[in-house]
Amino acid sequence: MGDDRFNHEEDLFCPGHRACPGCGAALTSKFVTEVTGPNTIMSMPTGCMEVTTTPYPESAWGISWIHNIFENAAAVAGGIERAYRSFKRRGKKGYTDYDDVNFVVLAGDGATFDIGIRSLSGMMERGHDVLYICYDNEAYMNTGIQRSSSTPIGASTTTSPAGKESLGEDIHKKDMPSIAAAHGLEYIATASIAYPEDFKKKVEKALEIEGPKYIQIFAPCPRGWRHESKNSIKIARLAVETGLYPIYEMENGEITNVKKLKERKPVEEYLKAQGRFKHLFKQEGGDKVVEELQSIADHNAKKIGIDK
Ligand SMILES: Cc1ncc(C[n+]2csc(CCOP(=O)(O)OP(=O)(O)O)c2C)c(N)n1
Ligand SMILES: [Mg+2]
Repeated sequence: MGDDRFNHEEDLFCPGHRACPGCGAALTSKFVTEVTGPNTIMSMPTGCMEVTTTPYPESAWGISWIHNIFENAAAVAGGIERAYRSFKRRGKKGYTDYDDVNFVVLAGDGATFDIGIRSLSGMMERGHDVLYICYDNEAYMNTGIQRSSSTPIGASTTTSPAGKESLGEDIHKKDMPSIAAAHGLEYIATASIAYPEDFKKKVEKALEIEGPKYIQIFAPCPRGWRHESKNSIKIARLAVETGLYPIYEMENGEITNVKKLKERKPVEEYLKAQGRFKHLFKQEGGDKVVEELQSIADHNAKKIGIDK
């Protein structure tokens, strides 16, 4: 449980943690706890949020929080949920409030798209009553900005560095919400820290549904994306406004709600705001990658139905 110096009745994700200023994942954590309330058990794999919020013996969390290894947050959350269910059935003292407990995973994109995808798939397949939230900062930030399968093409990371021989990441970002959808989930949503009320509504809605749910939230990382801390929200908004990160809800496989745009902004506006894409505007061939990113935004617009 959390540190007694804070009033966890009011603040379930407390100040004093060590995340960078402008960290999208820290904002996500705050928004999540504001909706879930204290009766929540969160499992979290290793990653920036785990490292910055729980340096032993301190904790920023006012909810029950468990740290897992990188690859098994979903399996742990599923196990806890099943144990509670069983305790409830057997009338075990103290565990009869199963219906009021929120079982939540909060995990990075590396943990979700790559190394934990197997346990996430199993959790979704078995139908655990767990809300899995992925904060997507598009790389393995905690260990020094290595590319993940969520890294978009063109982004320079320490393992996809731009240079004479390379224009940055050259593999397309994995469409994780569609992979979740292929498991037949009742509720899937994407969100952005630029639209907190929208995200919170989605978390609230997801928690009302029994079974596995998946929400993916766009969470800029000033250190890894090389932008000023004060610009995190601006950049998150641009990702949506360009069509590069559409925000939508998918219920039983159908897209039911999309943040529509009157006029999509050109992707350049988003790309130029970040150091990780800087080379695209300097190096030979960069313009082709920018064009490709624009075609991804156009494809998203068509597939998700963003344009008004
Ligand atoms: C099996 C295993 N491999 C590698 C690591 C090292 N490691 C710890 S956190 C991390 C990156 C986490 O990336 P992500 O899930 O995207 O979260 P972020 O750090 O971006 O918040 C890595 C590679 C580990 N802890 N366990
Ligand atoms: Mg990450």
